[in-house]
Amino acid sequence: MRVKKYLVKNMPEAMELIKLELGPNAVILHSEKVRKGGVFGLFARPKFEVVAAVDTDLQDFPQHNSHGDPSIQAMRDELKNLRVAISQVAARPQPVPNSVPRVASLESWYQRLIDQGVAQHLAHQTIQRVANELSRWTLDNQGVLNEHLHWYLGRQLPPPVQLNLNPAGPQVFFVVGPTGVGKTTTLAKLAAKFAHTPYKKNRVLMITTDTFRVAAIPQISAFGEILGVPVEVAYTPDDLLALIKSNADKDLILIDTPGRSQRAASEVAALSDYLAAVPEKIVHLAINAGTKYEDMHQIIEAFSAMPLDGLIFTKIDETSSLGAAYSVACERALPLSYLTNGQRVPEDIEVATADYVVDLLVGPVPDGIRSTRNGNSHQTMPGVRQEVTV
Ligand SMILES: Nc1nc2c(ncn2[C@@H]2O[C@H](COP(=O)(O)OP(=O)(O)OP(=O)(O)O)[C@@H](O)[C@H]2O)c(=O)[nH]1
Ligand SMILES: [Mg+2]
Repeated sequence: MRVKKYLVKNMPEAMELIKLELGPNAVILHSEKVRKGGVFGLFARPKFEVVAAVDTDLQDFPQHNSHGDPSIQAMRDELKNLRVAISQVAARPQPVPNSVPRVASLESWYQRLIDQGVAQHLAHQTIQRVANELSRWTLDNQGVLNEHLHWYLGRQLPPPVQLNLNPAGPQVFFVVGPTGVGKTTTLAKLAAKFAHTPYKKNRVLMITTDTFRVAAIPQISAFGEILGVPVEVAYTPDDLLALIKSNADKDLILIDTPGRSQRAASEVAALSDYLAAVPEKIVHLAINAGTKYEDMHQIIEAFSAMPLDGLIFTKIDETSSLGAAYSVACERALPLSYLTNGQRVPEDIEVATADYVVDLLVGPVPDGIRSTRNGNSHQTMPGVRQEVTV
């Protein structure tokens, strides 16, 4: 770990210096306003003292060459065998609980939901309720059963929401979440979609509060430059509020935040200060769709210190099962807004309609029949009138 202290006139100057000397992976450990020089500090101009660090451990770590060491090779083999044994146990189909009606079509649907990672109690509840709602004849009719299950799975999701622009003032949209889930990329996709609609050019601004990771500002600035969307940096909650107030003419203000680990309560609390500074806002939590079900709950728990209005699931292209995401959205009653399905900006983002989510979860209805009862229409985010939709 290489640590260095800087005394600079302002934070942008610090960021430049740190990037130059410590590289883009450096992180800010501490920053504070200080008064140095003058007579006993009087008449001194305020400066910033910034402590930054970069992790050099990985490069310094000695690389042992274990080839040829028989005991290490034996351990490796043992681990390999264990891994194979565990994956075989995990792949074994779970027995269908006795309470699931003994109808072949329902049992296979139950298994399908479990295979997709839907929480067991939710899969069970779904099958049980569908069995209660349909007659024995319809349970044997694959087409009707498939359509009803699609509809029921969609109905269990909280009604989806999407961003709508408010003609009365800027819509302020925060994306928070763990590190590396795709928050910045998602905001860039939204900025592009809203700034360049076929019907109207909206005034969009991106603000980053991520002054923690040195590479974060150049990343969002590059997106801004390519997309023709202005980018501002807020170094403190007061900065953020001032920036929002001075941009009251914008239609949409998208706010990027630093990635926070759900295990670091103090980091999440520091982020809450930024949110608390802004009275009118919408906050969505971004989660990688491939995250384990239990971890998703832990993430939501940690970020519940903030007023969460919805969920964005990212990287759905990197997972083969959407069951955990589906279950967590149902259980927490948090509406979904967007799903992202790739790295391309702005293409790889979709509105999370119930139909789309259920199709991803269990595949489309085979005969193409699509019920219109799915609660598929989007709700406007509270307090805003729908004007433009992505
Ligand atoms: N496959 C895939 N990659 C994505 C998606 N969204 C973002 N990424 C990639 O994920 C990586 C991290 O994206 P960022 O937008 O920087 O993530 P972040 O959450 O802002 O990261 P931090 O600010 O460091 O917490 C980049 O390589 C993105 O291109 C997605 O939907 N699918
Ligand atoms: Mg980011």
